[in-house]
Amino acid sequence: MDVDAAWLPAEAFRAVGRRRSLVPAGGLVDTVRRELVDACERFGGRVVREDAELVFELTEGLGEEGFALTRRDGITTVTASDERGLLYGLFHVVRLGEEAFAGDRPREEHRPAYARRMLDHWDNVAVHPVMGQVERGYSGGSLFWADGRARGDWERVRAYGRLLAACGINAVTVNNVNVHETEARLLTDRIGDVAAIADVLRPYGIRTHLSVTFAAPVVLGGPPTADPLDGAVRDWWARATDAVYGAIADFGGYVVKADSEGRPGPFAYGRSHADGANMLAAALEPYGGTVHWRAFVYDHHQDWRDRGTDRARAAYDHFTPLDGRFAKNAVLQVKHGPMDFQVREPVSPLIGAMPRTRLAVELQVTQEYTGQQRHACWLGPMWSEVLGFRPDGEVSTGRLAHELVAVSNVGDDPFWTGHPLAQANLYTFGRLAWNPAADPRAILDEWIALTHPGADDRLTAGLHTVLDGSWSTYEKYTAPLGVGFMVQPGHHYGPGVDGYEYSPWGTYHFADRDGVGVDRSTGTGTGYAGQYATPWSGLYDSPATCPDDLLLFFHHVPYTHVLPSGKTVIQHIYDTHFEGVAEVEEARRVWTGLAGLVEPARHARVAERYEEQLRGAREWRDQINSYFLRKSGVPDERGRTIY
Ligand code: GCW
Repeated sequence: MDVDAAWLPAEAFRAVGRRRSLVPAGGLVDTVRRELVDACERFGGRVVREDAELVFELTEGLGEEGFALTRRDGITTVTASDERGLLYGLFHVVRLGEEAFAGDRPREEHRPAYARRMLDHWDNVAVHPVMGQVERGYSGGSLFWADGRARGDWERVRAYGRLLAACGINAVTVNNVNVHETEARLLTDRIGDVAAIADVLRPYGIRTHLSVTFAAPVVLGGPPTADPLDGAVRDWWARATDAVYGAIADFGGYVVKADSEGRPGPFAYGRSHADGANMLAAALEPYGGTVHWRAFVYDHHQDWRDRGTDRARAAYDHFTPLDGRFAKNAVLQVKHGPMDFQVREPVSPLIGAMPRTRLAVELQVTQEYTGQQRHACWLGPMWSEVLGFRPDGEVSTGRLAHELVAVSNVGDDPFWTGHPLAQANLYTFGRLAWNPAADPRAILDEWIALTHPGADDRLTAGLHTVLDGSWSTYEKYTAPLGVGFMVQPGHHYGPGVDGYEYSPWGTYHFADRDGVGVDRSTGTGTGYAGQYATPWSGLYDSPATCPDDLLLFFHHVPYTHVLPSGKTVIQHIYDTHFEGVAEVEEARRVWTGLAGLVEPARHARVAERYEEQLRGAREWRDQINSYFLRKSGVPDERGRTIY
């Protein structure tokens, strides 16, 4: 089958393609011109020199990537101050469709909230014996790499760049943050492969970044140490970086996972993470590059018997003492939650505690813990909540951080994302990175309209029914009240209530016969709640004020603890698990009813995924309910079947 057009089917360009368009020439504007020429060929419009109905113009004052749209006297005009702004303006007009050409429109201005909107690919060049081609990838192989070399499917990469531009993403990291042997060499003798990708993505306003290993000098034949304060090491990085810019003049910079899950880092040399990041920042600085330094640093060899160590505390404990010590072009990249992309986590307290450091918040579009693209789980509402979080309560306004990053969910799958409905996650991430205040449901509307041109009310309503509440449904049958990690170890798919309970990973729920949850309070627990500023520290610190959906994240409570809903914790666990399965059954029914309205191959792929989702949801329900019935001995009030 051909590659799915996702949110850019030819039909989405009908309104634009019917018009006479005027567009300047040169540079990235040629991308806009090419889009218009293609659309006009299909729909009968023309790219003209005068007498246009759709005009693209460069002017001053709109800032990087911003654009303005107006319509007067029958002319729709997109103005921008740089070429990328015109590109984003074009896709805006495409989204509006005929509406962009109907009657006068007052001038509207659009500017991205986050200047860098980046996707990290956890793609390996060589197939990794455990993680495969793409680590935590659920969409087949990599778009960029296959079996040890560049895949060379440049048309596919081009189509990808186009999709990303259409949802506003402007930076891509082409390889996994776990940098193995082959991938380390992308920095040096294999930089040509990276340059080839950069060449294809550039016309879509996308800068290319590279994950590098902190031990690069050692593993690539440089000095025998990677000590960031060693002159020879610094020189090595300066030379390596100079060569990178020789190959890719607009290279974005490095992404580094250091002293994390066994990756090398500055701790081996008694140096700090600021020392490590700043060395790379210094190498990149002359060329305008940036180092993204990940804050995912914790002890993954914890003793489960040790109740004093709390993984949730780790990033804050490691990094807050370094605030103000990072170079200007070093960005600390922080996962949105303190643990690891669980179905429900509080926002990391590190965000908001580093006022003198540039921060990027990292989200996970690939559904590692949210159904692995076999379950429908639209994450728009989760991200919207995260991005709307104010570390100081209601005082601050504006952005949560300086940049947004997400782990990509695409691969070489014909539908890009394995589950066709998971395309909506990628689209939503891009659009929220442009405007985090947008209503995610309105973004979903855009995605529906673009992906299914001419969608009637029934299809639109059906897609909303199956997606709007799908994160909440997933939460119901998997992760009650903010408990995390009740998954199968290793691959993280399917229930494994005690899978991580006696492991070294620091991911426990502490269920016993009386209760469940992690005491992270300041009085009797690990003190994690105290890492927040007021009012959050106070709210989280007490089970009486802690939000329900995070109760077991912050507190160990008896099964008989009564929630604000009036239900006990144990009854809540039973009820939500039965509800979650019922909601999946309903979604599957709704999807079946959409046959005939959705392209057959797409419909069939989703239908097949719903079978697996339903099987999985029942398994989750029965394992979790049985586990807690057996632990607690408290029967279900409603006498339903629990095993
Ligand atoms: O949760 C873990 C994932 C790893 C991943 C790591 C990280 C890339 O299970 O697969 O490694 O997070 O974010 O570095």
